[in-house]
Amino acid sequence: MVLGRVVMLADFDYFFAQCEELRNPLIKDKPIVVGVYSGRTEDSGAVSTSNYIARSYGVKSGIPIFLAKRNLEGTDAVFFPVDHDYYQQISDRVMQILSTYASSLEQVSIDEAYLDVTSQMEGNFEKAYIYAQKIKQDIKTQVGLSLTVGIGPNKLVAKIACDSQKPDGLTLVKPEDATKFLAPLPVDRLLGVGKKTFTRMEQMGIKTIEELSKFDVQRLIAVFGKTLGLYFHNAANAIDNEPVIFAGEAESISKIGTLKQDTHDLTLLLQKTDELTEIVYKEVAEKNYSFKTISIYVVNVDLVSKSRSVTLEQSTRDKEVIKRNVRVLFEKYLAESSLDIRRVGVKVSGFSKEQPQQKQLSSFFG
Ligand code: DGT
Ligand code: CA
Ligand code: CA
Repeated sequence: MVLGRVVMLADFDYFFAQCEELRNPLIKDKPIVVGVYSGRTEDSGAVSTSNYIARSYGVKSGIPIFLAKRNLEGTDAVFFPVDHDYYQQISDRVMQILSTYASSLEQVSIDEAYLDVTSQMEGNFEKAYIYAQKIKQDIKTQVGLSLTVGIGPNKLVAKIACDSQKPDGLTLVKPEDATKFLAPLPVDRLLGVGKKTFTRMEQMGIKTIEELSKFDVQRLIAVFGKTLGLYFHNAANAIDNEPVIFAGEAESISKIGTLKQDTHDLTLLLQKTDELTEIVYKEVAEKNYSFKTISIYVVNVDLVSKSRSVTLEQSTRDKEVIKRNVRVLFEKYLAESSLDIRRVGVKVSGFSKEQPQQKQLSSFFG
């Protein structure tokens, strides 16, 4: 017998800020803000995340730090710079614990993972609710963090269930309730419906997921193309067959830094990117990756950011190849843009673990 799937999405609450609470328990009842400081002036930069007390003052991901400070004036708010290494350590620990509960775990970001628990639950959703409570309790006891869990018959429903009640939430949507659960929600709750698609659908008279689910699929295909049209149709009907796949390996490794002064000078830029390349390369080498794609990232003085990349014919693990390609990408970029640059970054991606590909003899024998 094929069991109906039981899929969970676990998402840690106000993750970076909660990690800060963990090592500073005394600040738990204060507004906490974690931000990326660009290093220019004391308050330049943006908020990465904040705890729920700070959010009640309108302080959330993406807003400028000076604005957060203004909103929190007169409170005993505490501000931290992002400490990515520390959050990564905590993430590794909690992901390790989560993995013991599932047949497969698919990590989708530093604080979020899907769990396939079908066989553990024997397809039973009542059991899954208690199981999720146990997972939450275990992580609270072992690590001290709270998380929110959504449970559903697939990843799509689990994700929306998870988003529907935060923090410290637990939402269960049984297969027979899935379409009813989605029906009243606005279409942009579906992955892949951004601002543009949202507006387009609105013009077509589609606002809710229920309206989308009833919309003629052929017309959706005519407007959005076959792949997307079918995807929207299925998603709105709570159909999603994407498996929970172990995605253990990083997709990219990158490092960004702020220049000592704004510049358009290739030599100065390459001095910085060479430093960044060393750091990136160290991690790539530690993980024993070969890579195929090399990218640069630029933030201009007008704060507009750009990236450029190049994909090699063959995977490599050579540091000099990174440096050479970063130079070429910058030469081209500087010829196109006359603005001074404020921050730069280097990224490699397209990883494989095996040795750089050699043409196999067998490939000549069809
Ligand atoms: P939540 O899940 O609503 O309780 O709050 P978070 O903070 O866990 O939000 P989530 O799950 O979207 O993001 C996980 C972490 O990723 C978050 O703690 C900080 C980081 N992050 C999220 N959004 C941004 C952003 O806009 N900029 C930067 N730099 N980091 C972000
Ligand atoms: Ca989160
Ligand atoms: Ca998340």
